Amino acid sequence: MSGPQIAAATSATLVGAIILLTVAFLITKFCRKKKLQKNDASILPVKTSSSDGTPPNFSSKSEGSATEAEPIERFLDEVLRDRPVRFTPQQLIAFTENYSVKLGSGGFGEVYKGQFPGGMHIAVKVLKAGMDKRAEEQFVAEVGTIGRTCHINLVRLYGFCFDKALKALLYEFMENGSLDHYIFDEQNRLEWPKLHEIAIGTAKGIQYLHDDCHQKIVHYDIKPANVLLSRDLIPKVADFGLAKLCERDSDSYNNMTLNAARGTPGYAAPELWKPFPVTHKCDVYSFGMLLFEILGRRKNLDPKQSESKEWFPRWVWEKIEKGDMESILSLSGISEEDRERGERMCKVALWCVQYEAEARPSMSSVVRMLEGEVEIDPPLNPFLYLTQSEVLVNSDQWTGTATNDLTWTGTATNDLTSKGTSKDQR
Ligand SMILES: Nc1ncnc2c1ncn2[C@@H]1O[C@H](COP(=O)(O)OP(=O)(O)OP(=O)(O)O)[C@@H](O)[C@H]1O
Ligand SMILES: *[C@@H]1O[C@H](CO)[C@@H](O)[C@H](O)[C@H]1NC(C)=O
Ligand SMILES: *[C@@H]1O[C@H](CO)[C@@H](O)[C@H](O)[C@H]1NC(C)=O
Ligand SMILES: *[C@@H]1O[C@H](CO)[C@@H](O)[C@H](O)[C@H]1NC(C)=O
Ligand SMILES: CC(=O)N[C@H]1CO[C@H](CO)[C@@H](O)[C@@H]1O
Ligand SMILES: [Mg+2]
Repeated sequence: MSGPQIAAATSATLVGAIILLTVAFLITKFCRKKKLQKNDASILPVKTSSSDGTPPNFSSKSEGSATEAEPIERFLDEVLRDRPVRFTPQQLIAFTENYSVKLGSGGFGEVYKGQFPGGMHIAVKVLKAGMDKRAEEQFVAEVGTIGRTCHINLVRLYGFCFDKALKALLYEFMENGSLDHYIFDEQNRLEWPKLHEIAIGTAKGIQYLHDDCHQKIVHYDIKPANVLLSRDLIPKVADFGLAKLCERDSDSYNNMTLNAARGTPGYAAPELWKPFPVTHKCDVYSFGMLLFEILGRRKNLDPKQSESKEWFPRWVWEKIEKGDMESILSLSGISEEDRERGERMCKVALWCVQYEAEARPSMSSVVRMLEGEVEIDPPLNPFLYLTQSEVLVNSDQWTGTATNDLTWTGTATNDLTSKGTSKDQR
């Protein structure tokens, strides 16, 4: 063969090899995905067809839907890509078997268990009615922002439904439920080192929302019920972006209620219920309250406790101030070998709940402090502003979740404010 012929032959072989490799790669990738789904399905068997025996109806008439009766593979591919997929109300009925398994309910609506064709488990959050006036483009834009986040410590959003009668979000299903069950229920408690890991993972998730998203996301509702746990107990922050998504038209709000509508009593930073500017530091405050609940394995405000322990964060401050770590360690079930990490968690919690937003650390500092990478200054008293009487006067604000229908600002009348706690658990 002549020189040019050899060159042509070589390049032809090269091109062939590349094509072969690409095909092989695609096949492996596809198979792995398939296998994952199979595993999923074999661990938690759920019927794929609807209860009456007919296969679910996936043909979609709605415009803009990405799933025009495509094969399951294409459909799942779409879902696993970084853009949330739009579904129709009929599809949601099929996925949830007509909403037969309820996982819980909260301030924004009810959560149902569901399954994509192919077996992947999902959680479907049906948003409360009353946000109908929201423009479709705006809804889809917000959902796009939430859906493009990708971090090991954030719950994935797979899709959504925007219909006159039904607005819903479809999330990755978290098998081990929410963190509140592991710190407040006596039966299924986790060991302290595991809780410490969960605290760090949660902090990393929030840090990503604050610093690493292309569009900064303030959560507004950090609390143990919004930290979900995967099968391997990896914490995943849930419900970020919802506060913005569910904001009603500005006319139906009066000036103050916009902020009052956000957050949950007991976790919401002072600026959310006082006329101060609100920044991402309100999440740092709520995260601090979550740390206290991990330390105390109890609700921060517990009227059943003795007076000195009734509000746990203040009790921790008093012990830290006196240099009495022992009381905290024994109460929290922290062994002597974890003493240093326990002490760090106390200090971080106290820094996070500082009254002045500027005094609170950023989430990236919080992560570094919890991981022991930086020295932590002795915290300042976060409760200076509270006289004893003020705690009592404000105690409605702290117990709002427990009694469920308390409106804790007096101005709030819309249903976003009366946040329910999850009552219907699996
Ligand atoms: N993706 C999910 N996977 C598994 N369970 C979930 C999922 N999302 C929610 N849940 C369950 O449903 C319950 C209710 O969730 P929901 O978000 O409606 O209420 P909440 O977190 O208590 O309050 P909020 O409305 O302030 O977020 C949660 O406590 C959790 O146990
Ligand atoms: C599936 O849904 C479409 C439109 O929603 C409808 O026209 C069709 O009859 C349905 N098919 C079945 C089998 O239910
Ligand atoms: C779903 O349930 C509702 C009531 O819970 C019922 O009215 C409706 O007919 C059901 N739909 C289907 C498709 O089974
Ligand atoms: C908010 O503004 C409206 C007028 O737009 C006023 O009537 C109302 O009192 C204000 N509310 C508060 C809490 O300031
Ligand atoms: C601590 C705990 O409850 N872990 C559970 C998490 O979920 C897996 C799978 O569903 C269970 O096997 C674990 O027991
Ligand atoms: Mg939630």
